[in-house]
Amino acid sequence: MEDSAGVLALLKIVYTIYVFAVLSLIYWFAKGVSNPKGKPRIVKPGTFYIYVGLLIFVGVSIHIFTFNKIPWVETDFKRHTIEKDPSFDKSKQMYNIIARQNKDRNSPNHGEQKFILPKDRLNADGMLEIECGKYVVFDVVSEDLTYGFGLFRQDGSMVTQMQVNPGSRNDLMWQFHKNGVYHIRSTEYSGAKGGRHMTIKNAVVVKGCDVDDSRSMLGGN
Ligand SMILES: [Cu+2]
Repeated sequence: MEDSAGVLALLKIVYTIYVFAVLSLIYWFAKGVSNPKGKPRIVKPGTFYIYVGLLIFVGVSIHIFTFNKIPWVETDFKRHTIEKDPSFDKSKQMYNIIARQNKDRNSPNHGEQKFILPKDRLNADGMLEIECGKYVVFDVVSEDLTYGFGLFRQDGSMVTQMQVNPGSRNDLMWQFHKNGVYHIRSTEYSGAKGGRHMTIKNAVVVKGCDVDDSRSMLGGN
C-alpha cells in the first residue's frame, strides 16, 4: 500500500511532464505570434483543438488512474460500513481529542491553544499506540476556533490531515501500514497563540507492521 510520500513522489514526475506538455502549447502560440517573417502562422483549428483535447484527456486520465493509489480514498469510501461493523471496537479504535483555547484571563497562558489527548488511552510513553492495519478514528472536537488536525512524520512530511470546525463533527478514519512515530500538529492558523502549542511531538506510535516507515522512525535516519 502506497503512502502519501509515495504518491507525492509519483505525482511530482507525472505533473512535471504534464506541465511541460501544457507549456509547449504556450510556446507554440508564442512562436506563432512572433513569427520573424512578420506573418502570423495560423495553426489549423482542427490541430489546435485535437492537441488541447488530448491534454484534457491526459489530465483527466491522470486523476482516474491515480485515485486508487491515494491511500485515503478506499478508507473514505468504506468507512460507513467499517464503523458499523461489530468488529469495530470504539473503545479501542476511536480517539476523542479536544482542541481548545485557554480562556482563563488570569492565566499567564491566556489565549493559548492546544490539543488535549485522551489521558486514559496513552501508553507508558505517553503516546497513542496504534496497531498496524487496524482502522482508527480520530474524533477531534473544537470548543471555540477553527483548527486543523494533522499527523506528521519525523521528517516533517504529512501523513494525513483534516479541518476541525467548532460545532461540527470532525473525524478522520485512518489505517497505518508502516511502523513509525508521528507528531500531531494543527494544519490551520488559529491565531498568534496557536502555532507552537498546537504541536504534540511523538504523539502516535504504530506497531506490529512488517515494514518500517523510513521517514518516521524515532531517532532513526
Ligand atoms: Cu485534481
